[in-house]
Amino acid sequence: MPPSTYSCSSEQTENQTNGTKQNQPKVKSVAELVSIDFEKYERKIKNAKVRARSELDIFEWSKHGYAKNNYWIPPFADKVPRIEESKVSREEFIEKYEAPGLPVVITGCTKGWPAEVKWNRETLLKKFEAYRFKVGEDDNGNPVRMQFKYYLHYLENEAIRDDSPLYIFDSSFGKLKRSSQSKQYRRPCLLRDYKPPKYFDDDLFRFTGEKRPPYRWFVLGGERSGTGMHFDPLGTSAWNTLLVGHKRWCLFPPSTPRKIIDPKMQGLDHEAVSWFTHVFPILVKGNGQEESYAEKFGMIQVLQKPGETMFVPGGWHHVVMNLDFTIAVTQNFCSPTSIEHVWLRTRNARPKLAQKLLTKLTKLSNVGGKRHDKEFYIVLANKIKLLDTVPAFFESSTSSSSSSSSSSSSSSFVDDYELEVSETQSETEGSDGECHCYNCKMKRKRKIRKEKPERIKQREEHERQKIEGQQTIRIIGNKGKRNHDRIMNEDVRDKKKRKGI
Ligand SMILES: O=C(O)CCC(=O)C(=O)O
Ligand SMILES: [Fe+2]
Repeated sequence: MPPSTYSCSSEQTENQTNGTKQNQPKVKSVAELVSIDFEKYERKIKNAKVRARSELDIFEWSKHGYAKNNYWIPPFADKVPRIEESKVSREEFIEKYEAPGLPVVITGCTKGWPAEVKWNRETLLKKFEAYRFKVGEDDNGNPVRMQFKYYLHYLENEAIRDDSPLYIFDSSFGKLKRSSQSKQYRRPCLLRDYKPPKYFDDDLFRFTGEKRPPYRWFVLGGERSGTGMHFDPLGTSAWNTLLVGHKRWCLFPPSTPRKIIDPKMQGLDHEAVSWFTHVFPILVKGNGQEESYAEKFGMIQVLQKPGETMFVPGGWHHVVMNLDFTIAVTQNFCSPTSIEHVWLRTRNARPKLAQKLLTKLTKLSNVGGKRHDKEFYIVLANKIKLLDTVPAFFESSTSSSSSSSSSSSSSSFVDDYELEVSETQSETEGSDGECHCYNCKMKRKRKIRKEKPERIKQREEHERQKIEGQQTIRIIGNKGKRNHDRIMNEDVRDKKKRKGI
């Protein structure tokens, strides 16, 4: 149950951060349920933290003290309509919500799903204790994985204090693969545990086969973990069904200027919790007679409860934070209703994927398919072909699991809007004045990769001279690197030990 006081204040509320409740039966800890090698756990968690957020010093994961804050919102702040899946037809859903592009919460979708029974901490722990779920990505885009039992142990322990805890966002469960491994190591097959709600089962990207990028995720995390401001890739829409816990959402229409909702935040990262702590209060603050940014741009808030499915129309910016322990499943899709929106983005960002879709739709418009007759596909293929006359526009895509937006809208109205944060010393800005948040780092890396090797050499030489000349030691960076090296060495030692070397 949510705390009795609802606000985004910095007051600590009873039971909010330690997760224990006096009148409830005692829940067994992970260490009581399975065996935990504590030394190994320490190493693994440090390793995962250093890799997943190399910009953040290992000792500074709780430096903002966000764990003291209360992020629950009062139920009346959530004005999004609820519709019952069994009572609202597909046609009505399309007419009222999908075609006009309006978010809505759907109830009753989880009825009869095996996930309703199976997706809880104990059952999942029993089945997948040693399976390594993805908890982040390193600076090269490689997945950072962790054994499930260690992740759950982390949630019960240091994650309670971490500002933005590690978060399981894993798409591997969808890739069915035979394995000779023991049951616990086997890739979890969660596909049979849920079924896309009826409004979303006509996903045209199913025709793109292997070319299709990851599109479904098993999502599990503790309070304050979440997904920073972004919109979903390739103009796709999304549905997100929550089985356990509560999620807080803020959504903004596609036309909202990015500068407003994802401002540069001096000294802060772009994690969801940072957004709710520092950006949200500015957006909702009305200035006397003037309407607030939240009102002006049509911000929508949702307090998603267990069993509820959030529909996020394509192009909507959103930020999501877990208010307690949550388990969810989410999928991105391209429906016949949103095909034009998706096509315009896919044709530039993923031309091969777009071509595959068009080829398949053209074939179906000759012979028809299992679901629809050929007339249906003729209309779709024609819609796409008509878009040839629409000039290309470029936008960088973001992924559902990314922690911040890369949309590119602008407005003169907000030219001077830059969030000022005086609360802490800079976490993300290095001594070189560069922003070290994940997104800025990745942007710089991509830029460097594109540059010619000669240019890279020159840059490195320049950097070396600058460091020597200034005789500066980048303490934070070095400390992070030292931790990283130490952990890596320990890991290598650990592996060697296991192999008996
Ligand atoms: O559950 C979350 O953390 C956010 C997922 C998300 O962005 C989505 O479903 O589109
Ligand atoms: Fe998303």
